[in-house]
Amino acid sequence: MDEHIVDVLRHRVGKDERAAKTHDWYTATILALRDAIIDRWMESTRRTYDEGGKRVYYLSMEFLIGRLLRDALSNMGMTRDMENALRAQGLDLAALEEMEPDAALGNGGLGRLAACFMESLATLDIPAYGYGIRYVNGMFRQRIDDGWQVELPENWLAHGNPWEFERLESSYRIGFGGEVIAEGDGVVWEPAEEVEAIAVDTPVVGWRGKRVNTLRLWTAAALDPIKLDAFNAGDHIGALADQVRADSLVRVLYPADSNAAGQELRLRQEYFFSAASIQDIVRRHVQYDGDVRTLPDKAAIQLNDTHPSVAVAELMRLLVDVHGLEFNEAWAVTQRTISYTNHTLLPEALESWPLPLFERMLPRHMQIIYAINSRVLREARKAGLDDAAIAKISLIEESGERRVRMANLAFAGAHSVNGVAALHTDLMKVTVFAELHKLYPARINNKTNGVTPRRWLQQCNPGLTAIIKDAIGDGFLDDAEKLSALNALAGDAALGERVAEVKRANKVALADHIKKTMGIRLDPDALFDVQIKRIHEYKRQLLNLIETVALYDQIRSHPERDWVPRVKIFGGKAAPSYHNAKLVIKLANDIARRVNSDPSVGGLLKVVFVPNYNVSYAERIIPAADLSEQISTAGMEASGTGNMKFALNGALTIGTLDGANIEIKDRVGDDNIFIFGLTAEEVAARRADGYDPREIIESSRELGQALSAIATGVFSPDDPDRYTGLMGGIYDHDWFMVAADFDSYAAAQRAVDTRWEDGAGWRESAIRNIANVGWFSSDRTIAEYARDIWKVM
Ligand code: 26R
Repeated sequence: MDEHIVDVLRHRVGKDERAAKTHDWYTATILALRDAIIDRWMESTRRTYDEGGKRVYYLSMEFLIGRLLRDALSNMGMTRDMENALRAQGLDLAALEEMEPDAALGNGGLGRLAACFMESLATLDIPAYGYGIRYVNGMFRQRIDDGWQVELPENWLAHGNPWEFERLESSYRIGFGGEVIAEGDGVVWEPAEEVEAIAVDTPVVGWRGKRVNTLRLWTAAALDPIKLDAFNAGDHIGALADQVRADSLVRVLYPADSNAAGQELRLRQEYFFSAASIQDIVRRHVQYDGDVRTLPDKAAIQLNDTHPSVAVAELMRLLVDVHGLEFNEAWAVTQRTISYTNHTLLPEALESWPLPLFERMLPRHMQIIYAINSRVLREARKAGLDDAAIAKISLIEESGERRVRMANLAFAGAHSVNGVAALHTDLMKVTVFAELHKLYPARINNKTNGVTPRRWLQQCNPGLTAIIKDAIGDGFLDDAEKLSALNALAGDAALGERVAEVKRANKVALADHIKKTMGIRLDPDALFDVQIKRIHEYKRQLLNLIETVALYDQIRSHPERDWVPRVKIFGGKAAPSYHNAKLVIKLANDIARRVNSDPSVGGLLKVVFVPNYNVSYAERIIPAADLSEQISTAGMEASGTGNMKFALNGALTIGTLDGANIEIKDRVGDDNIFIFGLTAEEVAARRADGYDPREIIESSRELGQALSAIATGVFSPDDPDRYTGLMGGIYDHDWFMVAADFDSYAAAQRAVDTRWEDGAGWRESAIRNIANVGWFSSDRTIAEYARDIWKVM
């Protein structure tokens, strides 16, 4: 490695050791590692071709991969070697790792899940491609100005991206608009506009480097990047217009994770990457198999939510219009190839497109969707479903403005439709998909989410990993469920002490970072209570903040009591157009300013809102957390995956019976988790019989006082009415049931205090969490997809 890295520095970065800046060494490090990866990559590809097996294609509008250097080094087993090679040059690997920008091509849970899945697919030696968009600007950088979120572009490609390979030979024409013309017994679509999709590949290394798969992200180019005649005639801008239009397709990630954007550019992005991916898949298959009809034997296409739903229509178009299959035959091939994962039941996040827009942009696909719809509705009629059920099954929403329903299209075009946690899957069957489920009762199935233990335990928490190795051997590195051997040692005082020491060291490291970046001093012996995730009303950061205010009140009123010192850590981004979410960020910052400067709480309570929460920040915070806040309104968080990462790192969860929290509770045991609040069923019942938050607020002194303090400007003296509306929402309708759950939440927090004061008890619970969440490895999740849906294992 020593010589190789110097050779790379000289010949590929173009610097000698004396002239090289740290960034040159950083680039050389990645390129040198990449050389080793490429050998495995080619070997993996060759093996796949030779075996002629089935490939998995994961289509996702988002891949939130974060940094790759530490992950790839660790999975290749080259960390030590690289450390030593760099030390010989007077360099520190950890410092170079910090230079890598986060690849933040995703919003949150859905995008991060796609990244964990890619790593597990390679780990399980499953031939797979991820397909997505190479956004030039991924998730925005969040700055906090005077407590308010400000969004700035994050240029992750500014210094080049040493991981990627542009594949100019893998390019496709993607059409938009135009018309469909009858020709012989078929039709031809003549698009009004075409752009070129070009593949850019990144290697994905599995654990122990067994397999390297490909993440293929599409970039866009104009067919005619500069119209020379126009340019020479003096129209310098107009001559470049096509290239600008192509660039705009891959320019930015839509930073919304809840409200369907409904904008033309978003649908263009969806079609662009879906069509390029489907064309690539079909071309590869035909090239090696010759017959498009055997596609389902060689390809499994997983749609990550409805963002790539239009792939159903695109595959049908290729099969019928290009490969000449009969409609019915094409439909069978499509359904056997495609499967779909649903990630949310929130009605506002369900995608649908105005029919006129869809028809204008994709006229041939619109015809195909009508044909699919007529087939599905005939099946529904035959099955005896009534008009009301048929209206819900239709791919076209007819009430009000007519729209194309992307979830119904995905459901119809797939042989498998899965939810991401048991409760979520159950709810799918009785809410959005009730009628489709009646028609196709075998289609819906559950695949509870998971996270990769490589990034979320081994790499982010080497201290804990070392202790576990000492305690139970290193089998858990290859099979996370072997962590269960820790159960036998959960009561072992010495192990408890060691786990607590590592936790404390991680807290010191986080506190140092926060001191350095924010100037706030935190006590590493306080309980670190953390809520990090996108800001959304259903996730109820507001419940946590209101309880924080109530606690602040209590500490001031009863300074003589034995309060457990707490640090409340918040982090997360708000969609730029989500007014209430942005106000919640401001409120967290207003509360932090007031509480942190109040000498009367005597350091018993500190509040921090960390700016620009992202994957790399999560890797710092999660190993340092004592308490994990998973407090969504029951029935609204499809799964959650942060909940799993915290538990794996020995944090205890305070949470509702929502998403995967339920399955975490079943595994760690009731004594090692703090469950509170209404169940999903109770939430639904309350909403149905007219819920009155005002009544509840009047009966809870603590809640009433906290709400009125916030509402009357105690935390916003510069603008006393700032939160009047936000608090008014809780009094008036409280859709997310903050009031209903408040007392139960506050009581659970006091139970947390009690458990914390019993240090040995807390440490035992922490170990029992680590011991029992190995099942939430994405290796287990992917093995289930492979066995039940893709049939590749
Ligand atoms: C249509 C559009 C604007 C849009 C809507 C919703 C874009 C992105 C989303 C993100 C949603 C679907 C999401 O991230 N869902 C999360 O998926 C995780 C992985 O399954 C779950 O753990 C999490 O509970 C869920 O909210």
